[in-house]
Amino acid sequence: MFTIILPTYNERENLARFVAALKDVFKSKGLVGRIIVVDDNSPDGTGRIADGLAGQDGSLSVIHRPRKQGIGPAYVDGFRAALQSGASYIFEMDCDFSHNPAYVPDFLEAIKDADLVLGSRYVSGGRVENWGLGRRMISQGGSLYARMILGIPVNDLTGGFKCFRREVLEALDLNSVSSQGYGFQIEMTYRAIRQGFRIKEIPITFADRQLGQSKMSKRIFLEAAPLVWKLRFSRS
Ligand SMILES: Nc1nc2c(ncn2[C@@H]2O[C@H](COP(=O)(O)OP(=O)(O)O)[C@@H](O)[C@H]2O)c(=O)[nH]1
Ligand SMILES: [Mg+2]
Repeated sequence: MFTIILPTYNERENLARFVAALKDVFKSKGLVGRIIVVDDNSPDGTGRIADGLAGQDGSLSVIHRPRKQGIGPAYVDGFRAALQSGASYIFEMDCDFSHNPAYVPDFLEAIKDADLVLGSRYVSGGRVENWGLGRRMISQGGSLYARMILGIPVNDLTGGFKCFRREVLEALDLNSVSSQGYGFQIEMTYRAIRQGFRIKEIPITFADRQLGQSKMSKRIFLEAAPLVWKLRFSRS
């Protein structure tokens, strides 16, 4: 059994469509999956839409958090709930269609002989759609920077389309994970590697958000730069 965690903040235009797209994939592939929406009290009413979906569908549940605190803490709450409900595999996905639900079966195949599967834009066969050179260089350069300082063989460290085997989340001390955005993605993967878990990257095409606004701020981006050094010299 697997669970998909969807953190949301102002995703009114996307949430119901994205959930429907996931369910289509589950149905067409004969998969039994659950969905946990983690909403940070979105001013646009995404939380109420999520409650409406949960009312019609027993496989979807909602965690309401009082205010916007970044995807890191939202994911940690989602992970705890997924573990508690007995999920074997736990996914991270964005709700804005950047992460294509059609890849979910590829992750489930890959996790059979890995502990953490990363959807990667920067391995052979992976790519980003509609990004200019500048954005591509910042993203790929950021991954390269983190990879070199941390000394780990991962090509895409900042992506947020991932699947964890439950044992990984049980082994990591989730209480001590404090980073929020890209830093959170780097930190979770690095800690998993440090604990000796097997990581596998599979190629994905990352699409740009069509509806709604990105919440990624410069602050969240800049958080990652010193964090990498902190992780490099940390013990956990
Ligand atoms: N619960 C919660 N979700 C968030 C927060 N920030 C972003 N998200 C969600 O995380 C996913 C990725 O965020 P997005 O703004 O698309 O980041 P980007 O793809 O890097 O531009 C989306 O589903 C957002 O709604 C937050 O503070 N809390
Ligand atoms: Mg996005």
